[in-house]
Amino acid sequence: MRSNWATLCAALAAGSLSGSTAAVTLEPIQDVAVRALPNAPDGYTPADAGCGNGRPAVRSAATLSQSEQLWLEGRRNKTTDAMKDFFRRNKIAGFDALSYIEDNANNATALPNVGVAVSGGGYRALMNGAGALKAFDNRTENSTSPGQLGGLLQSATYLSGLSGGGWLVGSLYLNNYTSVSGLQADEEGTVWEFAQSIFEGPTEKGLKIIDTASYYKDIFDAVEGKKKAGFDVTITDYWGRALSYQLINAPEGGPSYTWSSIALADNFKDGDMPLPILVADGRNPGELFVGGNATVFEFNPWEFGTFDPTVFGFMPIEFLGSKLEAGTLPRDEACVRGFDNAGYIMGTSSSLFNQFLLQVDNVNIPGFIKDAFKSILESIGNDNNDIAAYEPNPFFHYSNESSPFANERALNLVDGGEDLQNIPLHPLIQPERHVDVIFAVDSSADTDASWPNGTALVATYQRSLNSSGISNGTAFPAIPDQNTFVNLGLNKKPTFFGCDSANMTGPSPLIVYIPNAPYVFWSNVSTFDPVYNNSERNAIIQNGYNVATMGNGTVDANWSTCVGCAVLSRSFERTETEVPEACKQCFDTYCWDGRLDSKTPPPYEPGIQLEPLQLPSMASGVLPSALTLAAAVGMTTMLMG
Ligand SMILES: *[C@@H]1O[C@H](CO)[C@@H](O)[C@H](O)[C@H]1NC(C)=O
Ligand SMILES: *[C@@H]1O[C@H](CO)[C@@H](O)[C@H](O)[C@H]1NC(C)=O
Ligand SMILES: *[C@@H]1O[C@H](CO)[C@@H](O)[C@H](O)[C@H]1NC(C)=O
Ligand SMILES: *[C@@H]1O[C@H](CO)[C@@H](O)[C@H](O)[C@H]1NC(C)=O
Ligand SMILES: *[C@@H]1O[C@H](CO)[C@@H](O)[C@H](O)[C@H]1NC(C)=O
Ligand SMILES: *[C@@H]1O[C@H](CO)[C@@H](O)[C@H](O)[C@H]1NC(C)=O
Ligand SMILES: *[C@@H]1O[C@H](CO)[C@@H](O)[C@H](O)[C@H]1NC(C)=O
Ligand SMILES: *[C@@H]1O[C@H](CO)[C@@H](O)[C@H](O)[C@H]1NC(C)=O
Ligand SMILES: *[C@@H]1O[C@H](CO)[C@@H](O)[C@H](O)[C@H]1NC(C)=O
Ligand SMILES: *[C@@H]1O[C@H](CO)[C@@H](O)[C@H](O)[C@H]1NC(C)=O
Ligand SMILES: *[C@@H]1O[C@H](CO)[C@@H](O)[C@H](O)[C@H]1NC(C)=O
Ligand SMILES: CC(=O)N[C@H]1CO[C@H](CO)[C@@H](O)[C@@H]1O
Repeated sequence: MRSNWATLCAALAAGSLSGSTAAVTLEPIQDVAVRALPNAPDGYTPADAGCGNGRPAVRSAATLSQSEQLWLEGRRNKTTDAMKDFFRRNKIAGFDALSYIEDNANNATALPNVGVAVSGGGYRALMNGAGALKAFDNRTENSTSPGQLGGLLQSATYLSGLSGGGWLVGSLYLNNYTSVSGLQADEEGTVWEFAQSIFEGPTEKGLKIIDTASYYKDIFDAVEGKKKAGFDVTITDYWGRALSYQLINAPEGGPSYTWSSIALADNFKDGDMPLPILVADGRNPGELFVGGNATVFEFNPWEFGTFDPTVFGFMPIEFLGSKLEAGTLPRDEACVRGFDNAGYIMGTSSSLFNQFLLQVDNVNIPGFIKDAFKSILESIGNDNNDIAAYEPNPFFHYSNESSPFANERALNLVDGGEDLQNIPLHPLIQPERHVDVIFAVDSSADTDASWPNGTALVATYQRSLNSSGISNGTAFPAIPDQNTFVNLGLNKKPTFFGCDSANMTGPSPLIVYIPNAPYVFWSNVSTFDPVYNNSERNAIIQNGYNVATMGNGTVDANWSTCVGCAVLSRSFERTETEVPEACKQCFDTYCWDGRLDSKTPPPYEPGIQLEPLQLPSMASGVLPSALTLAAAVGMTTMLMG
């Protein structure tokens, strides 16, 4: 495998490697607006739009892209300032953390490199994750009060999202890096309005009232356009379009917004925000189940690709849709743009439709709905339409000897959580990124009552053990079994994994696991419930805020100190700084100590930890899941019929 790679790299170096990372240098965009841009050439339809200065090519994943490396220089400077702010407020008794940052400020590699990862889990994950990001964001009112964690987001280099967590990350970046508070406060009622389900469509877009029929027609027409231009479309195209109406604050759900346009925003270029990364899984040809050895792909603002040894390549994301072959674009092929539609990418990361197919037997719904649902989805499955089709496959004839996709015209991608790695840790544990600590917000529905039980961490740990194969040098801390999680309450309050960096198969970040738990509201709503009025939405966000801050320190007054210690832990090792006593206490309290208790636990029924919130009315609350699925059937029928 290695020699093949050497050959390949040599071939690339001799050929168009120059076009690889720098291929994203384009003709200047006329209006240098300071936000993600509706810059697709023809709305939702991908089109030939010229190559700019270089022809797109696939590059080896052996390093970070030049774009990322350059960007990091600016971003790490910004995070240094943000950490100074953070430690000015969050003091560690007996240790001057502010001076520590200042003393090392001219050497970014010595300083902490922070990542945040928000899991999948539908709207629950969007809302619970939003609570955590709101708590970490110093723009949130009162988030910089004592005991709170505002400024952690500003201190982060990376922010990854998957499925419902990807909707959250996308919402922030596609709306000019607004804040969670900003999205909640949207007065026009165009974004994050979950009272009106995605199956009905918005009542309003901008100032124009629309009805469900025209909503479906708009979606249908947009996807038809892509199809007529010769691109294979799947249910994910409809899904991504529908999502966009809820997540992107632009008329018609912003059909021209691209994921790559994030990289064009001035504030992004200046390093004013973390690097957003979405995740999806590759589904191997001929397989329905996506297992632990699935190839994990990432979408960042410059590139699409994977560090996994199967493909081990990245291509400039704005040229998705171009017919690359063996890593280059043949002379007679056009530079297509606009395929990287932002909603399509959020939809890809959340293309749960084949999960429906796999799970519908376990769902408690009336038989006739189940039958209708199954027959529709089976017909979709037969046509391989239950996935997101990336056709042309940018990795066609690339990595011939190791890639399951090398001979596939279409690269089929599915929901990033289908390999059970429901927290998007994969991009953040790549050795090249040198992340020190990951705040891993888990909104998974693992238990019967839709609470997390560590399954996502177990999956990433298991994968990391395959050192000769798919893990490709990604180390991960030891993680106990799920029974232990439940028996020891590791899923009820924040827990650190990997405190002892000597006890690992290679360099790995410290994981600060932040599981969804009831602090002030029952935030364990079903993954498949698509309807929430604004009071419920806000209550779940507020619960998530309390989860992340442990009730602003009311559950443990040391928590904000301990977060600071987690941030500094790996940096202490690099600078050979003695761990302060206060941090040792934190690690005693929050690090998993290696204990196991693997007996089968009783059903997990956590109690609410603080004074519960009272909502004005629960009446227009969550739809029963049968109705939800019926709505899904309605949508599917309409679209497929
Ligand atoms: C980052 O900070 C260092 C040290 O203060 C400075 O020399 C460098 O120019 C800065 N880089 C960028 C890209 O801002
Ligand atoms: C938030 O952090 C940024 C980056 O450090 C800083 O520039 C800004 O002033 C802070 N804002 C508030 C409200 O504290
Ligand atoms: C920067 O910090 C790292 C880690 O502490 C150290 O190995 C390296 O020598 C430092 N570089 C400089 C220029 O001080
Ligand atoms: C912020 O804190 C002040 C003073 O305690 C309080 O009056 C206000 O309601 C708080 N705002 C939010 C959004 O919690
Ligand atoms: C985007 O956000 C920045 C920073 O908050 C603001 O200065 C700018 O005006 C916003 N741009 C648009 C187009 O809303
Ligand atoms: C993944 O595992 C399955 C079964 O465990 C196997 O059939 C498949 O070939 C594997 N795929 C890859 C890419 O290793
Ligand atoms: C991969 O195989 C195809 C078909 O055999 C060939 O055309 C292509 O050049 C190969 N790719 C590389 C990078 O060698
Ligand atoms: C944990 O979650 C997994 C995945 O949903 C489930 O199969 C298992 O029974 C759960 N175990 C416990 C102890 O909750
Ligand atoms: C490890 O990965 C290789 C290649 O992907 C695969 O063939 C093998 O089955 C995996 N082993 C385990 C134990 O998962
Ligand atoms: C923590 O602070 C946030 C923001 O000020 C507030 O919304 C929340 O209710 C507070 N939590 C508790 C338990 O007081
Ligand atoms: C690390 O510690 C855990 C718990 O004590 C243990 O089970 C595991 O085998 C250790 N891992 C390594 C790589 O030493
Ligand atoms: C650390 C490690 O094992 N890296 C490997 C990842 O996969 C590529 C492609 O197979 C190899 O070239 C690397 O050596």
